[in-house]
Amino acid sequence: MHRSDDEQQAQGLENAGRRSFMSKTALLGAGAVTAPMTAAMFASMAKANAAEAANSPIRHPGELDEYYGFWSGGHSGEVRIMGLPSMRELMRIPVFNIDSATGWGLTNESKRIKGDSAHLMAGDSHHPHMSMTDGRYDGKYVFINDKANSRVARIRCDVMKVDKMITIPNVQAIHGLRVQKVPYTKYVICNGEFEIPMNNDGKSSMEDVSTYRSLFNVIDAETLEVAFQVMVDGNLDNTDADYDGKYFASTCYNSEMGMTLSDMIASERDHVVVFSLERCLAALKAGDFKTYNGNKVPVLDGRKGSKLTRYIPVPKSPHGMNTSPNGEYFVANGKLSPTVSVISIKKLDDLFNDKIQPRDAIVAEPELGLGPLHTAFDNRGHAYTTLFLDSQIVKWNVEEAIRAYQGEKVNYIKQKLDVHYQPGHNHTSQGETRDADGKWLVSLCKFSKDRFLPVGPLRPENDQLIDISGDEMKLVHDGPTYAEPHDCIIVHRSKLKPKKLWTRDDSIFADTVAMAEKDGVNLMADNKVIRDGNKVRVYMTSIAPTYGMTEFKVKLGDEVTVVVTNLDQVEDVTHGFCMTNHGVQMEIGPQATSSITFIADKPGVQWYYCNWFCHALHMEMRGRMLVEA
Ligand code: CUK
Ligand code: CUA
Repeated sequence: MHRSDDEQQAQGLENAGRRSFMSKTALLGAGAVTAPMTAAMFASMAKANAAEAANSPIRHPGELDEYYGFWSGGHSGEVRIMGLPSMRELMRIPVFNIDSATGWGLTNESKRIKGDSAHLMAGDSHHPHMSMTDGRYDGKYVFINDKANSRVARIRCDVMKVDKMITIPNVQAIHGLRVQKVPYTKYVICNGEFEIPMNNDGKSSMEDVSTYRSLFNVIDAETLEVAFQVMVDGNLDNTDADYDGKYFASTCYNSEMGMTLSDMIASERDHVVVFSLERCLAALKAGDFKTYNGNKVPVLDGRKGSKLTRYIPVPKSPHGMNTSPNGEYFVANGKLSPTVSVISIKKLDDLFNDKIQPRDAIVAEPELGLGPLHTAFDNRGHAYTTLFLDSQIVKWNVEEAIRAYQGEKVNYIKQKLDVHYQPGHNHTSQGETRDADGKWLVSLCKFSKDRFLPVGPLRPENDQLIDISGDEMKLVHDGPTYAEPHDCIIVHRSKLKPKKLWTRDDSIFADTVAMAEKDGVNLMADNKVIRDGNKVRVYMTSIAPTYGMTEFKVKLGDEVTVVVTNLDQVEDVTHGFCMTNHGVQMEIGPQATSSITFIADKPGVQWYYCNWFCHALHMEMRGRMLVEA
């Protein structure tokens, strides 16, 4: 059996839990007589299971997955957790969207976390990437960008909830996002895509495109504040970091600074900008920066001729940027050119010291097919590039492409596999880390066309799972998804240890706990109404299947804050709080506190109820707000 020990152990634990949970049901069935299994039956069953388990996507009921997938939810604004290889959706994490199930965007806790963008209801998430230590996932955070509102958010992986969010100043549309891989994720890096005037105050000429800039953003991963920004020539699309802790690289598709389609695709070459972290930090320390738009964020000048950056010309309107897991190469994907450009990271020191010319850093430019967008890697020297226009994934050998570039006759293309249809990102299991394991590849296809039952003019995307463990890529699963996964990561489950219950000292609701303390309320025991002018704070506990308070009185027009603390210590017993006819809903996980504020603008009896099914008497978990006119 190829099952790892931790997998078996987790399976055992799971089954044990299941047995005790189901003990009553088991007892009921105890009278049934079953024929004993023979040794031969056992042997043939084991053989069948083993054959199926050889990199099979099949997970039988009760079997756990080997990997967590973190999926962008595109313009749904969320992040999704998938189980791989089954491709089952395990959870959704609301981030830039509003979520009525959890109350994300409605509760006071989530509004505090969203901060200055608490009023925004929409977002467009593209690139979820996990923090790393020494080039390996560390299971701590997943960072995600919001292209629509220029934000970056952080998901805390112990609870799988967002705990910080920032709107990035001086830029519009945060697009490509990655993390520093080595020595650890001190910084999150991301690109401001759309060029805007500096300053963008509507006072200087907005027609004069020469004042427009895009900025590269370096964000402190712990505080989630901008450490510094770097002004560049051209715009910025995708980005990635090296495995030495020295360089970041970003693609630019609009070096022309065109404002129309034909202007943007005029040049045969655009470029990759490489940033030297060391030189940027030195400039920052030396005070060699300016500020814009009335804020204090230091902006370094990394335009052409600056010592902070180097511009490497590459063909034409490049899109994806991917670092090979052996730390040797940055790969820029050509989009309008059938090529990808392989940049040797080893040569970047010489480039920055002006010992070589920018194009000398290119060590291969293999021709792969039409519309290369993104590249993923296995642990055997292969790269897998999506071809948007050809609707294919092309598997190629990196070292052979380098030999071909040197003039040797070698066919570096190993296989082309049809995918369905129009792939954007692809991702291999752990392929953006040193732990690339060459087992699975996911192709995030933008169109599904005829692959599923028709559901009206709007169709799902198609996230396809491909087995890459053998010599040939094999398509093994079609996965319909809602708008619109741009990017994903595939993380071995050994890297993550999510909590089963909340702990009372959690920072996500710490401010609410502090408010209760000020009100003299013990959240773990008290059920109390505190009036403060026309503001009313209603503190209540919950334990299946009752709230600690089944009625409270307020006056019409009061601003009511309901604070619920879930005393249940049982795994998976989440309660909800919904005030009917008020648009008020939220989740309260076991041992958590959640709060929500609204105006009591309807007189009379207003029922509240628990909307997370928690108990046989869940329907009875309700109470009344009595609103006096
Ligand atoms: S992007 Cu969407 S397919 Cu935002 Cu990384 Cu390439
Ligand atoms: Cu508590 Cu349903």
